[in-house]
Amino acid sequence: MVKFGIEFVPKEAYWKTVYYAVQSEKRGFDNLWITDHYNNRNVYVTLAATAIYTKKIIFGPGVTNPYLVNPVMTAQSLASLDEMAPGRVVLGMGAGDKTTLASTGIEAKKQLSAVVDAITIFKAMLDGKSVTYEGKVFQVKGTKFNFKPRGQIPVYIGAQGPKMLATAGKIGDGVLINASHPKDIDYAVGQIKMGVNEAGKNLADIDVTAYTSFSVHKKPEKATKAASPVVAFIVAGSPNVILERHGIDLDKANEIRGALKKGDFGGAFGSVSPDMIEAFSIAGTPDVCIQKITRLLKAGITQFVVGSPIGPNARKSIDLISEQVIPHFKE
Ligand code: F42
Repeated sequence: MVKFGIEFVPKEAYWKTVYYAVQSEKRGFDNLWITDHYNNRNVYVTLAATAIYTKKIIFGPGVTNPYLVNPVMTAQSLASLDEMAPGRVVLGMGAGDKTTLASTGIEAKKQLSAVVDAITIFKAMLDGKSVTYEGKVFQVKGTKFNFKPRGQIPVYIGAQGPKMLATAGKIGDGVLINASHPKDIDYAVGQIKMGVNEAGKNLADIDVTAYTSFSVHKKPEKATKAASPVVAFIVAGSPNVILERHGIDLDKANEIRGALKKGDFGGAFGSVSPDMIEAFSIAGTPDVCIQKITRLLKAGITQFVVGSPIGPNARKSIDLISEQVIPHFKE
């Protein structure tokens, strides 16, 4: 049965995100993902509070990256969280958002290799032994915890690019695909299968997760209006090959890019067209959302993540999803 996850960006005071986490658990979500960017609240502070106030939801960073947080510290953080919430912790690891990393002075080089190194070090540290490893980006020499980690923790890889997707299939327990449209999920599943085959595993071994931009409201226009700012940023940040895959007019995309650069957010959000909403979000009434989630299930996903903005009012949208969307798939 498909799992339902929810993503929160910890941009508000920690207790608000934790309140949403508690509500999500009560309302039937299986997984909770907290994003990691230096300019929001700290992901592990948020996750530690979540561990205390929740009982069964599975949670973790979605996603951290090896540049801002050294892989040894990621292993330490997750092992510590796993003591607070035994068996409920998962790691989401990705290449990191180049733009936010650049503003901290970090040039994210060899991102694929960095992710592979980070996961190798992470897994070895969780075995509790002394680790020596010579990766292309990260090297460690005799690192060992002074405590015994509880054991391995499932690793999900945030992936869009062809090689990262295949790598996720090869070395991950799950993959977080930042996409909302069946065309992108079809493509991703094809790549993941290549990695899975290479490793001699089965696709069923991987939790194939659509990490969507989601917005639900009983009034469709309210749902799409709430999705527009997120979609504007996705359009601006997407490579042209992805825009072309969805038949998005490149001139219109450039208009949005230009407006965002100038800080003209009203102009940018106002330029988001219905075909952009269709390509890069799941937005609409509960019935429309059910239809779109069903299409992604057919494409092979095993977890569906409700990501930003969730809806015009996150709290009310969690209730609506719980009452009208999740039951369709769980009952
Ligand atoms: N990023 C964040 O910073 N914070 C978040 O909270 C976050 C959440 C998130 C959730 C889901 C998700 O899918 C992504 C998320 N991201 C988040 C974004 C993530 O960190 C990445 O920026 C994003 O997924 C883009 O990564 P990608 O999978 O498209 O991979 C990039 C790096 C890429 O170019 N991949 C290429 C590919 O084909 O997959 C491979 C690149 C390659 O081969 N590199 C060579 C190597 O050795 O590494 C080196 C090439 C060279 O010489 O530089």
